[in-house]
Amino acid sequence: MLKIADLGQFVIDGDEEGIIDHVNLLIEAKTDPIAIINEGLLSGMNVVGEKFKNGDMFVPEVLMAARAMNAGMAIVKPLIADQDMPSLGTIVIGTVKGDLHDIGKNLVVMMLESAGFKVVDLGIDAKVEQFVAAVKEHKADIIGMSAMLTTTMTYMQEVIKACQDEGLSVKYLVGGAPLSPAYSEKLGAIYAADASGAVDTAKALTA
Ligand code: B1M
Repeated sequence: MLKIADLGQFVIDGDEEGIIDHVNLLIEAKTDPIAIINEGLLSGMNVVGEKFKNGDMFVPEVLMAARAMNAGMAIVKPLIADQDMPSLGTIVIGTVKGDLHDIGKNLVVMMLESAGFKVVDLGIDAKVEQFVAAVKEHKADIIGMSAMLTTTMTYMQEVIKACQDEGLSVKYLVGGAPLSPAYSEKLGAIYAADASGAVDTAKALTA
């Protein structure tokens, strides 16, 4: 008999077709959609996060897992009233102004969404005004900023200053190859080295 917990392995294997088939079967069997998310899809993604952190899974596999998980979420989400959707918090995220690198940021977005955060993705070349407007509109808990160039990471300071000037109560999560924990601390932000670190940090910031 098909069990919800079996879904986790399909996520870990990045088996999008398997996920789609089994989520549909579980729905036909009148399984609670929230349980499908929490006990199946999210629990699989938690394992992926751990494996990625320990070096047992690599970027392409994590991307496949996140894609498979999102395919399952796409089936289940319409069955759940918005207020029942499990959400750990809202994160506005972007690669900062002048910077076009988005592979790592997209991975962070997928992992955050898979973990249960609502993510507002501003894309690349994201400017101060976009961050400020999105935080206000979506009542975000966290701003996530990614930078891959030494010349663009300094822009994070401008975003933080603008939010402080606006009196916004928001926390800052930053990452990208040129960042370091020490530099991030100087900014008043928390650093995450990779996508699973970003999930752990975001969870700690919204706990
Ligand atoms: Co660019 N590039 N690039 N590039 N590029 C780097 C970053 C560089 C290190 C290459 C090098 O010289 N060795 C170098 C930066 C040097 C520096 O400033 N220190 C560089 C340069 C110089 C440039 C250009 C200036 C080149 C030129 O035109 N002369 C130019 C700049 C364009 C611009 O942004 N304005 C440029 C352009 C490009 C491409 C467009 C060709 C392409 C980007 C395509 C895209 O992203 N859509 C590109 C690429 C692919 C790279 C490299 C090769 C790979 C980056 C990548 O995707 N890594 C990179 C060299 C390298 O890193 N080996 C390089 C894989 C990705 C999964 O890792 O992005 O580190 P990463 O993300 C990780 C973590 O950093 C972390 O989690 C992610 C997942 O684990 N993380 C976060 C990232 N964001 C986070 C946010 C968080 C938390 C964690 O919280 C919010």
